[in-house]
Amino acid sequence: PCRPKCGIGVLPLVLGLLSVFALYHLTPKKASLKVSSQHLYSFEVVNEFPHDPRAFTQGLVYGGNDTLFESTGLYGQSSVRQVHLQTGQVQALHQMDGSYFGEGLTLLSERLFQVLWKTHTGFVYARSNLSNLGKFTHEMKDGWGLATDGKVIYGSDGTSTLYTLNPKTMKVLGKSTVTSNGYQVSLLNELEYINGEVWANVWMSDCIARISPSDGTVRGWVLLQNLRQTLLSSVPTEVDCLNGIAWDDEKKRLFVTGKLWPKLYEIELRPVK
Ligand code: DDQ
Ligand code: CA
Repeated sequence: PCRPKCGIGVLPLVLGLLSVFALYHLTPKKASLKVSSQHLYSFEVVNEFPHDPRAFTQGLVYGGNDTLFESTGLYGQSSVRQVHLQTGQVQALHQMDGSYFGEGLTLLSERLFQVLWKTHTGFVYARSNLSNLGKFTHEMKDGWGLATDGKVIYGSDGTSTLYTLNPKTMKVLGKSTVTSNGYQVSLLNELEYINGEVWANVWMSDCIARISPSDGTVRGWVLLQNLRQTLLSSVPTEVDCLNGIAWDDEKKRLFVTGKLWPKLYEIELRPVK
């Protein structure tokens, strides 16, 4: 179920580029993950909320008080925004320079950390007003996902490596290779730290890997193909990949959305077996 299957469809032009990219990254070994001996989770939709269908969601984090912070990508459309959960309304917006492609986002000590695609750099913003507090460089292969346990920052770069970063310097403190039944899981994208695990969207799949950050082993898979299928049948717009996990630790609410998805869902997991 975790083979790549979500439609790209942002720009037909980009399809060619992406297939080359995907072919390069998806060797048969990585594409045919065996998940039989692990915990599999399906889901139930608890709530659905509006989501800006132009937001190419690359980072999502819950900020308390029914607000989310979101990083969006695409050149010329990248932003960091504060979004009201129930209405999807953008309450604060930091539009980025057209040469930046926004990626993962996390919130630590009243500051938002955002990485960018293909630059080895990122920005820090004040949570209060999204003002830019500075720029950092990092040593990951690229900037895809970010998350935090409140102490360290976790990072992904589209490979199978899960990084631990020092939030003061963004230097790499540690690395683990993410494996599922011994198979490397590549294309790790948007991240979220939930109850001791790092959850990762696997790019172009409808699946979330629940990773043990101590050794990189995948403890379970969340299978969301029906969620994107339901969305596709209910809206006239094109939607891109599942991307964006946010966890409200206070009320134990789990939110997911995707790139250009007109909806954001609150879901609850259901064990498949
Ligand atoms: N990433 O989110 C998987 C890290 C990157 C997605 C890039 C999607 C391509 C959009 C078009 C790029 C135009 C140069
Ligand atoms: Ca997240």
